[in-house]
Parts: sequence; structure tokens; C-alpha cells
Amino acid sequence: MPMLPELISISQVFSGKRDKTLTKAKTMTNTETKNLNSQKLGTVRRKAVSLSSEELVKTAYLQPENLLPLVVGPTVEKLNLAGWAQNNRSSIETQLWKHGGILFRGFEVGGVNGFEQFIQTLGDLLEYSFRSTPRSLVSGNIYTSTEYPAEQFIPLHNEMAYSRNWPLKIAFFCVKKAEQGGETPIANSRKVFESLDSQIREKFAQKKVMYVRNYGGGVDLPWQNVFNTDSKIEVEEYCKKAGIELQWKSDDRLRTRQICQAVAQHPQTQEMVWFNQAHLFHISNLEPVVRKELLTSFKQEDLPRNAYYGDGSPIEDFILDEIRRCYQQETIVFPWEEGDVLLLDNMLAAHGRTPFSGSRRVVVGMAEAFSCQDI
Ligand SMILES: O=C(O)CCC(=O)C(=O)O
Ligand SMILES: [Fe+2]
Repeated sequence: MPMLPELISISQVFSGKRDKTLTKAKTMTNTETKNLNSQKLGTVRRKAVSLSSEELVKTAYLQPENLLPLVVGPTVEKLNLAGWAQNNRSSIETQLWKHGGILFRGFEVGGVNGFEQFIQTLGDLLEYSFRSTPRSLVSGNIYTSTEYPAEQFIPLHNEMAYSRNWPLKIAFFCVKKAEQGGETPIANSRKVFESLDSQIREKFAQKKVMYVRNYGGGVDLPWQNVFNTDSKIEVEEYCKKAGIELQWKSDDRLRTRQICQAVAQHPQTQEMVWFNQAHLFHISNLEPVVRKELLTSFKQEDLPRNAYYGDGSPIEDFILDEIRRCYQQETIVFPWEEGDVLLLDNMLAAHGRTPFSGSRRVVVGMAEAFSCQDI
């Protein structure tokens, strides 16, 4: 087994190349956002009791030209988010399907437990199995957001789009915002799909994407962490059910291979979205120096992760660059405020993370399992 290059650590390897231009175009400052919100969310009303559920909130946009995210805020003091959501599930979903994401700002969330209750009003919470990134369990099925080092940029992605099963909803709760940076940029996956060259779309739609992962050996996550078990039998059962090919190797290492969708149709809106993680798993996602080190240390098929077309042929670097350009073009960045809850339809909106300084705590919950029937 090859020696691991010293300069590489798990998180360095997989969080992606830094995108220095990202925050320029579409960032709003905290003050701008606040002003907009106080203008559009209106003044506080005191007679909460006499208001209907819908009158208890006001909506706005962060950027007039952009429907993502819809901002929802209370018109009364101390409005509990989970309590309000319980009475408004269907209008939340209607807005979510229209906008792709909703930022709930100014509510009383009630900490991590309240956040979990809020998600539960919208669907069953899911365990994070067949992981691709390190997270810690906070409580119940609430996890820390991806624990990649602060200086690294996490490229935009739809959660678990490297798999045939994914959550339809993902929500983030900002417990503590970073001193600087640490935004969770988002993008409309319908627009990413539309802005891609039709030939690229068609080629991917037809060939799909093959993800090859090698676990263990100290570079990527160990299989025990990815599958959340120490039992090889459980891993085998999981893979069989999920349509993942698996191969045990020496030294407690494991290789998996799976062909997954490149594009997908939203079950509710029937819209087509770009839905894969080829641009994250492909070796071109790495800084050139890291990529070079990995390629000298590992045979192609032993690389910790890589993505190919579904027929096993290589995906061209320039095509992945074009995909990244489309994500970049559609990226919306806004500063977090503590207490914010960002609910995304995981198929209609992609998310990422910008580098940050200071301590930051954003927790995540995923809900409503969906399986792709189309492979
Ligand atoms: O930390 C964040 O804002 C999001 C990171 C991420 O992609 C995730 O936790 O799924
Ligand atoms: Fe994510």
C-alpha cells in the first residue's frame, strides 16, 4: 500500500478548491439584509391571539431579482418556529417548491431541540448513512454541519446526490455565526440545469455518473464511519439494498462503486434539476498539488474518491470546469444571523460553505427519504 503523502489530510483533500471570486457578486452585508427585513417584514404586532396563522408572518426577498431564498419572519414577538410550522406545513411546502429555499429569520427556535421539532413537522428525520463528509451527532438526528477546516471552501452540492437515496429536505440552524465569512451559499438547481450546455446535459443524462470510493488507509473516511457500523455484514446488506457494488481489500480497506443519476426530476414539481456530485468527487476538485501527490501515491482505481461517466470513461476536466462555472453563476451568498433557520428543498437548491474565521456552529437536519427509480 502506498505511503500517504504527508501534506494531505482527509479534509484538505475533499473540501475542494478555493473559489476566490465567489463572494464578490451576490453578497449582501448584514446591515443591508437587516434594513430590507425590517422594511418588508413590517412592525411587530402585539395582538397575536387575534391573528390567523398567516398573519403571524411576513415574507420578503433578500435580493429583489432573486426568488431564492424566500425570507419569512414573524410579525409578533416570540413566535415559536416549530409551533407555527405545525399549523402551516402545506403552505411552507408550497413556498418551498416555488422558491427552492426559505430563510426563517427572527423566530424563537428553542435551541437544537426546537430546530429538530421544526423539521419533524415537515417530514421524518433521517440518519446520515453512507456519508461523504465528517459530521458529529448533536442530538436525535441533528448533526454538525460538515466539519472541514475553516479555511476551506465547500463547493455547492445537493446533499447525497452521489447516491440513489437522498433527503428531500435539508435544514440548517445557525447557532453561532463566524466572526468573518462562514456563509452557506445556495444555488437554484433548476437554473444550474438550464444554464448548462444542452450537449453536456444530454451526455450526462444518458451516461449517468459512476462514483468510485476507497475507504481506509488514512486519507478518506474509514468505512466504519461512512456506514456508521463496525459490522462488515451490515455494510454488505446496506450496499446490496442500495445497489452499491463492494469489494473488501486487505488492511481493512473497502472499495465501493455505484452508478447514479446525473439529472433528476423533482417528484412534486416535475422540474428537471442538475443532481450529482461529479464536480466534488472528481480528482479535478483538488488543489493541483494535492491532486499530483495523490496520483503519485495511488493507482487510479485506488484513489480515495473519483467520478467517471457511468460507462467508466473519464469525465473531461473542461466539462467539470463548465459545471463549476454554472454553479458559480447561480450562487447566492448572504450573511447568517444567529437564530436563522434555512430550509432547502434538497433537489431544488444546492448549498456549500465559504471559508471563515472565529468559531462557528451551524447544525443540520435532513428529512423525507427519496429513492431514485430511474437507474
Ligand atoms: O456548514 C455549512 O454551512 C454547510 C456545509 C455542508 O455542506 C453540510 O453540512 O451539508
Ligand atoms: Fe452539504
